[in-house]
Amino acid sequence: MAKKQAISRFKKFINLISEKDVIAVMPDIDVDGISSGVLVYKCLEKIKKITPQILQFQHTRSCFTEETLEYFKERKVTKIIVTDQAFDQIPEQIKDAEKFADILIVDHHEFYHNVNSKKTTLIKAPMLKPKEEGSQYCAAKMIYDLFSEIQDISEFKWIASLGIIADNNLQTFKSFVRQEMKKQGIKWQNDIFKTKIGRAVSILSAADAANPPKLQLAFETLYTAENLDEIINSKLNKLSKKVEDEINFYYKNYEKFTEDFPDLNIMFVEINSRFRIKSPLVNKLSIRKFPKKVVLVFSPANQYGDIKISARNQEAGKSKRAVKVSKLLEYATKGLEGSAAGGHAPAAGATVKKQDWLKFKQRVLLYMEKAGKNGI
Ligand SMILES: [Mn+2]
Repeated sequence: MAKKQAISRFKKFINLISEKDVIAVMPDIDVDGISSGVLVYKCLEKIKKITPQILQFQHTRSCFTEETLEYFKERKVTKIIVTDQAFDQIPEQIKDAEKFADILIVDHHEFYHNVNSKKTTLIKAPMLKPKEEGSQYCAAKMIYDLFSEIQDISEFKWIASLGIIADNNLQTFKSFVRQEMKKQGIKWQNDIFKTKIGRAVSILSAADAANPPKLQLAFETLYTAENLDEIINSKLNKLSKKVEDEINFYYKNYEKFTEDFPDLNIMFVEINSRFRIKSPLVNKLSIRKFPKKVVLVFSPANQYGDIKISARNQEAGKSKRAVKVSKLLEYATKGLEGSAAGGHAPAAGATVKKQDWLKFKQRVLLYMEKAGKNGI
């Protein structure tokens, strides 16, 4: 029932889009975000013959910022499409945006508030797949499935596959990706990153790691690419090699940067890189080396005094009893001024002020102690 309703609300939102609209698309800043955002562009062009006018990346996770709302008002935006971001976290800001635009949010992060209204269409992963762990239904695949309800868009299967690989959803959508690879004559390998399609994901993910981020370039690269080769031979390739070298350096030498708490099943890895590689590094460490452990990667405070943290626990994608790193980080940052936490059960991130670091760390360890043997 919920699924039928979600699909019909989605169709209605798309139906009501007209040439008079000024459309802003706001994807998340990772590869699933970029893939889902590009899919929105391509599907609107194919189905509605309309190209969105504004592409807006935002680095704060929560919701609309004042600046974004002002900018949208100035540009007379009438429709806002958000992908892969939990904008339902702050309902008041949705209300502010509703004053001048209709909003569509398609997201698979934790479900916070049902902000559905006359002006807002919220579609969260559990509405479409109630039995699935939300993190296993990436935004690119959600967008693909939703537009597929309107028209055949199978020529964009490869774009949805990029999001699936990037968000570590292969276990759920293996046959979908495999089929597309077969069609393109790409041989399956257990390490997907050794294949052409995995390579394209790595290259696109370098955009977010760059300093300053090259998100616009990654979006354009994927948007204009006719096939995977055009991504692999793009400008982003050189940048991605530098980023990968840096990730591999920390991956190989992780011990030098690690404080390990074997009894509590958690490790802290401190890195200091000119690239923003916490998330690809913590993925690699967690998936390949420590799948049964909570791995936390952080870097020294930035110019605003913020310490950024990325945490993973692969087990939390599989077992309900395992420590959910989203909950762990929410617990450890609760009430700390200027802090934030969010994400999925197996993969989450947080920001903590420098002066609160020890408190944060103590809380993390306490949480792990309480979780005890049942935790993981
Ligand atoms: Mn995602």
